[in-house]
Amino acid sequence: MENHRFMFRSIRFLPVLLVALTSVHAQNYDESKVPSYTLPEVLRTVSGKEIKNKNQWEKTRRPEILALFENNIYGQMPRAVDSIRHSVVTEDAQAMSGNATLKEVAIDVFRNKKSVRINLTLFIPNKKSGPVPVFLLINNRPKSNTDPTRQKKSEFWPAEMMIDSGYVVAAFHVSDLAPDDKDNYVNGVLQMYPEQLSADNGMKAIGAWAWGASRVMDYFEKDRAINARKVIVVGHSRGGKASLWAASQDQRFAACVTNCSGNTGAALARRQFGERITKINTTFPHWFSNNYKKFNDKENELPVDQHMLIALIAPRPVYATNASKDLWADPTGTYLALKHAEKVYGLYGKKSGLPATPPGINQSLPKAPMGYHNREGEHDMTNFDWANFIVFAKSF
Ligand code: GTR
Repeated sequence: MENHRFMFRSIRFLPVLLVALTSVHAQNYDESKVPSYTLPEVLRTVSGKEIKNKNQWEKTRRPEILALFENNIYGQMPRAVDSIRHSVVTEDAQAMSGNATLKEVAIDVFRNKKSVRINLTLFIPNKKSGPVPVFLLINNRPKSNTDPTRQKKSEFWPAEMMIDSGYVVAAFHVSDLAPDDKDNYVNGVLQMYPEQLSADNGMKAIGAWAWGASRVMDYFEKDRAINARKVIVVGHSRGGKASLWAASQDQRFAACVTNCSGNTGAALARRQFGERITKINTTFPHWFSNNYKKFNDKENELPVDQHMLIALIAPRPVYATNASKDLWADPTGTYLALKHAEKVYGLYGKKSGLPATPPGINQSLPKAPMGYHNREGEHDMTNFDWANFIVFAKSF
């Protein structure tokens, strides 16, 4: 009896509860509902000092912003290793009907009697004069997307197109660094850095993937076929969050492509459009540092916003993309983040050619230092995207 009464009372309150839950978790897709917000000023230090030139930027503000991202969002980037070993596991000079040389390289990193192995796949064009620039993909999708045998081909990594355009095309899979799973992400890089797990500003999965890109860069610096000064790090979505973080903290990357990276990628958090911080931290608690959870539903309290992550890459070129049906990743917020980073490029005399308002669908602007397009279609990375990345890479 008592139980029934309790159930009845609970059922009566169910609609109220449901309304409350949906309003907390409802995602905004309506531009008119974007709240008014003030972005942190990229060219003013926390203590209020105006930054007027690239010297002040590099000495004071850039390190300050980098530390804010480390401590509040992506976590620290540990650098200490005991040793690194590179071994070429496969080499085939007749790949892609003789157009390319396939190399599969095992990158073994050791620390604290633990190790990780990054399995790097790369194709180098056979037609070349001197070291070749590279597109390096942080692959967050199934490994079959980067099939070294080329029996399976995918627009997510159109290796033949890249080779035909004169680039090295390389990829590694995120699971080598940190499995993309909240119960398992520690089984990789974090085994070597257990101190990160107990730190509130400790590295988690996205940090580990970016860390992996830097270890691949260590290898590129040793391979004579590669132009290590022209490595473009590419990622899609969660991989695009990692490509931005990799290029921001490792200045050896010449440029960055961030494809449909959305929340905690290239899109401004304060717009609260599409995915929000609470949602990303709840669905993917293993991506960002513990400290980031303090900003659940508190976008305005963040000492940074994502335009400042792009600014950290300046003066190196950045290309951000969206897809028209992917409002979750906030195309307008992505474009605005690029626009708000422009003034840091300006300190280097680099003028972005991006117009004040976002271009129409499929109207690509693939020109350094800042490229952008909003492709028609779904959340994905396609031949259309890659063809534009090539035009962009040829512009610098
Ligand atoms: C979504 C996530 C996004 C994005 C995407 C992806 O579920 O909410 O932030 O990263 O996954 O990686 O495809």
